Amino acid sequence: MSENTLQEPKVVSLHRPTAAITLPPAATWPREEVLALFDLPFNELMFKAQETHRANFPDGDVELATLLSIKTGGCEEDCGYCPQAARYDTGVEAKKILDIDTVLDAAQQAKDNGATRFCMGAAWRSPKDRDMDKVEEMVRSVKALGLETCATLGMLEEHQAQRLKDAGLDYYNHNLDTAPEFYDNVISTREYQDRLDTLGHVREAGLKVCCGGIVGMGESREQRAGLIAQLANLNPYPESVPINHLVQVEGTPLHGLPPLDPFEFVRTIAVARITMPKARVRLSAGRRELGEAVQAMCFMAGANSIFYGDKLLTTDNPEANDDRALLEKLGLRTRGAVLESVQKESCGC
Ligand code: SAM
Ligand code: DTB
Ligand code: SF4
Repeated sequence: MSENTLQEPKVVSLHRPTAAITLPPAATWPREEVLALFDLPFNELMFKAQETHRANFPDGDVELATLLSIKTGGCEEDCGYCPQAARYDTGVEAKKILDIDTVLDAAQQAKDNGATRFCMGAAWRSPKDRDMDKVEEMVRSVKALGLETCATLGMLEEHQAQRLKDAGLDYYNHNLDTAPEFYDNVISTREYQDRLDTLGHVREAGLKVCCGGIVGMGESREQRAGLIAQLANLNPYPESVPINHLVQVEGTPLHGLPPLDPFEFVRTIAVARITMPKARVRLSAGRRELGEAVQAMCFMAGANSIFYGDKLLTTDNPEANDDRALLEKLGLRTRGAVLESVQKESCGC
């Protein structure tokens, strides 16, 4: 059975009240319970997270997902963390959408380097229909290389989600970013409900959901618990959960915030693992700043996916060679290596 199909029923903060499904309250993750996990002594929290992780991912592998910015900069939104918002002076230049050959070359290289998922990101509030033709062609061609496909293009209408599904897209990434009550501190050009609406359209189209957030934006521990509760109470919870550590970029409003205690970041990963036991929890942006020891703690806390490749969208990620060396040092196998050995066993070669 696929790792994404065995999800316990959870309640639900779905996009529109009409779509809400009421399940027994016992199946929910009330924020207080999530906060109680955050408040556990560190070792106890790590132990619980390890137990959950081992029970649900016996292979203990790490997924490598490579990102490509297919349309960089010039975005009309005002997300306070984002170097691609046109209104902030961050040195990111607005570029046109990439051509298909450039995308295909990057995808092939990602595959050759051992990635199994390829995620295409665009600096849009939402895609225009003329953009959709190009993105669909990208999705079809990347999928034909044998990679899992993911896209993050901003808010989607129902018909756009359906078009992506029909083109063969596997995952759609759309982050809730933070707790509902903290959202206005970070973004004013859209509302939390807009994000939930898009997530609803993505689910209805039959796409898998990649949804997470950012920590270190000045939110409280309770608000970190609020973000995780939102994610865990989606019904079903996301198959992929990227947990980003804020990358502070000069020129953005969030630049200069006091840095988050790294143990809070590790705790956030552990709580995500416990509350969403079958999700791929991705240790996402900010790994360069975290360093190897904190990343190792995140893997112990249940992270089992990383963005892999020298660049995220516009900022630097650890070098691919360094990542391979780190995984090797920690004795962690990649998802690609595990899949390959399963294939070899089944063909007897
Ligand atoms: N424009 C689309 C959107 O906002 O949904 C897709 C691209 S956007 C860059 C994808 C995600 O990247 C954001 O939702 C946010 O979680 C993350 N992100 C952007 N800038 C970041 C930063 N400086 N540090 C950490 N994460 C960041
Ligand atoms: C996600 O949660 N993080 C990625 C991906 N989804 C698209 C993006 C991180 C962006 C970090 C800032 C930058 O490189 O521009
Ligand atoms: Fe635009 Fe996405 Fe950046 Fe917000 S996060 S400014 S929507 S690219």
